[in-house]
Amino acid sequence: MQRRPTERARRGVLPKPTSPRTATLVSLDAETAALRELREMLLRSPRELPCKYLYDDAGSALFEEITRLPEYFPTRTERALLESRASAIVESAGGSKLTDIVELGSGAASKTVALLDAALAAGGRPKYVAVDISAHALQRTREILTEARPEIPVEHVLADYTKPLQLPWRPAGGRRLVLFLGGTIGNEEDASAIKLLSRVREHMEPDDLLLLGANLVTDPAGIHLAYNDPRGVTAAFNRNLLLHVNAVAKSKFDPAAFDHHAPYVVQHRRIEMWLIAREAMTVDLGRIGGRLALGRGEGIRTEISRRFTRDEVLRLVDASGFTPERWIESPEGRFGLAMGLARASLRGV
Ligand code: SAH
Ligand code: AVI
Repeated sequence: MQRRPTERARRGVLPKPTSPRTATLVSLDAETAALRELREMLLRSPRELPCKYLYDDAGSALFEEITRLPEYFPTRTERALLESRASAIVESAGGSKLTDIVELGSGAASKTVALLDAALAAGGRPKYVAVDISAHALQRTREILTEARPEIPVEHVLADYTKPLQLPWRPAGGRRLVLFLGGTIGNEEDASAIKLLSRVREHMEPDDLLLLGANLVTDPAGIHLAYNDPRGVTAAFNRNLLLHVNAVAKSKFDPAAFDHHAPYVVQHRRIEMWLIAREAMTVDLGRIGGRLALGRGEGIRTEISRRFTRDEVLRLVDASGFTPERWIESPEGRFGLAMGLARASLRGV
């Protein structure tokens, strides 16, 4: 729950603005909002930190390394699906009429090349718009696409997709395909997933298409291994989140004092990624305000990564304003792609 600005000011929790501003402006300040979100999540039970902090420069590079691990199957499973079904997907999205492909949380976007190729083969020349919170990831997108497909214009939007989005206009009469791949939707609970996808829907016209990639419920042992690789790359990715929080908040978390813990929780059908305090400690929270006392073995949850059934994915798509049109599943049933057609909005009726 968010406290009201007046209460916050009284408690002296957040840094004072450097110049006089109205309460409204203060509450809109991105830095203040970020510190407030960190504080609010650390105060939750269980304690949490937002998973978007996994993706500073080092974290984005570590994630790319994860995608190449033999244990981490989602990326290569989805890549194989996209490569084998690219032309059918592009055809459903308008073929040569497709004018822009927008990707949320694009990361290195290496998988997207198959779709761009299919669009070119269909006679289109779409623009590619990459939306990501990580400047490093956007830079990698540019490097990979400029090298692989120099003829495709690339635009970048550095943004947090959990907040209201500004996307470039799509040309009148064109078609937009929005991609949300990698199973990243599984890093959100239902309510925030629907909020996020509904917001994206507002940037689309009826007949535009959403392509949503989701991890499916499979064997717990295989899922567990994907998040507990023996080389410890996922552990480094998890601990690095604390360095990112330290950089933003001037807090003093010591990543080496925490263990990576990532069980697959069968009841909730999700990996939960935690950082567990190896000893009792008190952490100076810097600009978040105050100190955080953690007992030995106490944890901070840094990510959930959900596995879905086909029906659950289609329900999410439907609840966000899209009519489910097509379902594509990997041969071993580990990953699914849902295509949803943007429904005409009922607003104003
Ligand atoms: N789609 C890519 C990358 C997945 S990793 C793939 O499938 O391999 C998740 C990506 O989403 C990262 O690049 C990360 O920086 C981005 N991301 C995470 N949270 C975000 C947020 N709140 N807003 C925008 N981008 C976000
Ligand atoms: C980006 N996201 C879909 C990844 C996942 O599998 O949930 C992030 C990740 N976390 C640990 N390993 C990879």
